[in-house]
Amino acid sequence: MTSPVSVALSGATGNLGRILRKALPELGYTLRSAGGRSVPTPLFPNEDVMHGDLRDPGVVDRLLQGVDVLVHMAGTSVERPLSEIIDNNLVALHAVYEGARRHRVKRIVFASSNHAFGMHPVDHTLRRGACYRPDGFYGLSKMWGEGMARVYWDKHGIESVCLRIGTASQGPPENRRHLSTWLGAEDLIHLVQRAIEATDVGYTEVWGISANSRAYYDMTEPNEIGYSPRQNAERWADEVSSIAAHADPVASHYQGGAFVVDDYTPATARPVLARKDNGELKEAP
Ligand code: 15L
Repeated sequence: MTSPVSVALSGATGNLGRILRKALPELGYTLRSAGGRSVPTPLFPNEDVMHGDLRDPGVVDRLLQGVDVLVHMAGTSVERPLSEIIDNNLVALHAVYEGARRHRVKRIVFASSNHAFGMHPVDHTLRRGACYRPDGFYGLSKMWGEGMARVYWDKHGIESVCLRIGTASQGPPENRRHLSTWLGAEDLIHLVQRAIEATDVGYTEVWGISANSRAYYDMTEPNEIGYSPRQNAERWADEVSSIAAHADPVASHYQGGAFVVDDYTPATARPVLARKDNGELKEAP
């Protein structure tokens, strides 16, 4: 994409937004930052900041006017009741993509999540074409979001890069699962920069984690945007290994960790037991 690229950032006051809001102008992008309930406090004089509910097309118009790329980090980022997830992650996302049509926005960088795959057991190594196995309504909304991104590329020519983000953090990994899912801040910035800059992406997905030795994903598989992570959670493996494993066997068994435990039906209460890959019935944890 030719410079200067005009970028809008939704979710600017969230965990990832706070990192990106500082980094993106430093990388030379013109940035408009949007918060949800309240306007972000400007980081520098004349910073273009705004806020509002993205289900409102007027708010979306204000966000996307004159923008080349939207980095869409807004939405509910944890497991919540379905009605809340539908409002924030489905209805608002649809409003955003419709706004992208009105304003001829070239590309949306969509914050998808590892939780769209959270019901894969931890000993499965996933390639990008792996089947979705969401671990709850939040993960389900990210699966739906990736589907929406594909529709808007196929039908309307709006490009999308779906970032299947793991555990993004400015700090080190905090538990054993993070040794697989961690995304360091430097890699996050590189990931988003590549998602903005890469040419001819059409619709694509990328695993948004660092080069973790214990990744749940096949990170040797090439991605279309040239994301090449340099950080590795393994650097903290000794410290993290001294932390006890998650007490709940369900959380330890599935890639989604603690998200899976929420409203999980144990084996004894299931109408049908889980099946092994060879079709035999097996005990769920
Ligand atoms: C996510 O998708 C969540 O937004 C974040 O809150 C973390 O829980 C992260 O995944 C994770 O899996 O650690």
